[in-house]
Amino acid sequence: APAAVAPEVTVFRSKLPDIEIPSHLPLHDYCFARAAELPDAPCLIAAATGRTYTYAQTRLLCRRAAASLRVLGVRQGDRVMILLQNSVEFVLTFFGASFLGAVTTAGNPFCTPQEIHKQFRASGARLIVTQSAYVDKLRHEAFPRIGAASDDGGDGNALTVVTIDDAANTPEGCLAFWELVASADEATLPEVSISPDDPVALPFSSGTTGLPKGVVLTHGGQVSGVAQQVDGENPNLYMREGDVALCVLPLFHIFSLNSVLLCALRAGAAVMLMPRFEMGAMLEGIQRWRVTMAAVVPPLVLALAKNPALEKYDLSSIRIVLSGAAPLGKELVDALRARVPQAIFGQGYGMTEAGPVLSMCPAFAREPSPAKPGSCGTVVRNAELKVVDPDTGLSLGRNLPGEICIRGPQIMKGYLNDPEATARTIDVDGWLHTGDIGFVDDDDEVFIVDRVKELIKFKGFQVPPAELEALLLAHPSIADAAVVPQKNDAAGEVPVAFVVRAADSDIAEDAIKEFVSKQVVFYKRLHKVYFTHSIPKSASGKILRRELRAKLAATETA
Ligand code: 4UV
Repeated sequence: APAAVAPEVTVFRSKLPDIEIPSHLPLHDYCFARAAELPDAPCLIAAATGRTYTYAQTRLLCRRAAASLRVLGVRQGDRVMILLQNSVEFVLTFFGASFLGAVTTAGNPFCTPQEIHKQFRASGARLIVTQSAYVDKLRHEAFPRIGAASDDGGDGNALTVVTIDDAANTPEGCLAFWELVASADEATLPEVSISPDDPVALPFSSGTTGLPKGVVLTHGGQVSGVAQQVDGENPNLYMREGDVALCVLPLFHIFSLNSVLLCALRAGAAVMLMPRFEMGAMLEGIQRWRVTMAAVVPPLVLALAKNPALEKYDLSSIRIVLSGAAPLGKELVDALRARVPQAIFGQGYGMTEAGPVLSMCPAFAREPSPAKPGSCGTVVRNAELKVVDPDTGLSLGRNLPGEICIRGPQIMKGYLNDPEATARTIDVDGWLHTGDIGFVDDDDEVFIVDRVKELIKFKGFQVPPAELEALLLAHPSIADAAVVPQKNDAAGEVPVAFVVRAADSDIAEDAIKEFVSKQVVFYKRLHKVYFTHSIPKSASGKILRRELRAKLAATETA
């Protein structure tokens, strides 16, 4: 008998032809490639202050930020933590680190000190760029003492904190960002040799299972991921000079960092930075700076669709509304379409580990082709997508739902210091397993229908159940616990817990909710606690989440 024949694999590819990707370039050179040609074009717009920075100014300030970081001891391969809302300083620090060959790990400033510390420690960062409002979080006992490296008593452990506020408001022990930049000399920047395989960004994601992990994204990977979207004769996400991208989604999340900031810069467009979501300010900004490309998440579409104030603003400049990070229903699109009739609505499907975009609406292309409601678009060019049976791993054909896998130069290098988690996610053939269940239809469009991974998404924010379960198990009155998603109109999903009380305990739902709330950022709060006698588990001890989700669905319809 013949040896085992390799099973046939159905690989889905973009209809757009592959392109030449300059993945040898460091990310900063790639993104600022048009700065010389468009020196006076607007690059960054700080919506809060109205200040605009041209491409020439932005690139120069990034290089000065690099020189400042170098003075503070940052070297190639070092990690720099950014704890900022969307701001010019975020961009300058990100590219400043990139110019040095250093790596940025951006965190959510709204997180609790414990949450921030976990990312800080895991990343190995020694320097944090933040706002004075958050410095108290860094004075938590878990962190090293704040101070200059030279006044740490010689143990080399002091934490350097740079704040972006007016120098007069610099908290004790911290350094003022703009003072450093003003005195920096970009001419002193060393020549750094950066290889495509070198890391540039380190976002944190729980992936398909467990706790948040550092996702190693490289220069070559990010250049590829951006090129797949905005490069070529017929870019999949067509942006050009004169375009203005709305940057209201947080830059610490990969959607905004990659598909808004990096893509816009590469295309020569401007980025309108909003520090936070505030409806009035956002609509003002869209009108004032004639925003053309709006990256959104479904809850933002909902908020816009419901807001009567929309009629008071001129939103006629918007030509693309790109929704991602969570499913966008047809009803929601229809509700908003009437208010922004000229815009093309479509979705991108991304995952931090995938670098991040797997598929993108083909109607955003320079030569557009249509997309159906609910579709996540077609697989990006220069990449391969397949759908596999989650139980057998066998490849499935069109219209059959299974686990979506992606392969290409854009995916992560791996999880930081976690070869086991990396091997569970990227197989020996280079396929990244997303934990999403979806199918590809007859027109090559990708539809996501479910998730086999643990992850819960609250308004597109990651809520890793394992993190909440660990907190719950630490409570003396709790014997066992499991956290699963529950459907929710406003947030998409919310985390709810099944809890087994410890013997003799009569702990109440509110006490448990409060116990968790004190330790986590707002979107990880438990919305409901169901008391139960046992948590269903497999023989190997894994929580049978599907069973709990089914139980929830049953109580909802009961
Ligand atoms: O790791 P993460 O938090 O990453 C994201 C990234 C979303 C992006 C990025 C760039 C884009 O251009 C863009 O349009 C979207 O969310 O969470 C990854 C998981 O979120 C779910 C899915 O379960 C992923 O594995 N998800 C992301 N996008 C969609 C989605 C979508 N369009 N529809 C349904 N689920």
